[in-house]
Amino acid sequence: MFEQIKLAYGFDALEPFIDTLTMETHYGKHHALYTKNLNAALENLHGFREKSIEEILGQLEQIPDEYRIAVRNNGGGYYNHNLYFAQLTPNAGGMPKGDLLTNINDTFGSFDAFKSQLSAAAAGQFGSGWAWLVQKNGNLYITTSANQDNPLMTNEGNILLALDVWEHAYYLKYKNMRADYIKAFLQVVDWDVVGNRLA
Ligand code: MN3
Repeated sequence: MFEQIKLAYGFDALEPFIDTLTMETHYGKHHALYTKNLNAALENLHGFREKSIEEILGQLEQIPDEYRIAVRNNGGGYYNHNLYFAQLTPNAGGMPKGDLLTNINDTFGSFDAFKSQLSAAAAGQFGSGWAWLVQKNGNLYITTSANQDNPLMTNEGNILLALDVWEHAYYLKYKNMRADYIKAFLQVVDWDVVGNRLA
């Protein structure tokens, strides 16, 4: 049985950047439902239930046809949201440190340039999906996925930062202004958590 990560902060803790009702709905309804539906699909998949979620998402082609879409959508939804909620904090330091900062500067030129590129990618993701900071073979890059897909499913590396751009992540407060949500999201990222995801 997979379980949602426990939040280290209250639903209202990320105000005014991410509002309380969005957090309650996003974690309590959307993430909860992905988790429930993933567990329901795995009831039928005995060879997979004991595997880690990373292993499952990296081996979707081995899932029988009738369950593959359910595991892809709900397993992605389960895993992506664990990453998303775990990397947010009301006490954001504002800047990466150490190896993460060095890697970002080497790859993108500066932290500001990285934020601009990530924001542009996230704003440009058509429809529901995610923007990612990913590490593969020691290199960082930014990419996007539709729906609940993620880079693990295509062996594109491990995810450092997960930016949800589904409307359910921002619409109650930001309406159609996705760029404003992206700016707000970057105010509540715990860069220590992101840095700890470096391989
Ligand atoms: Mn979401």
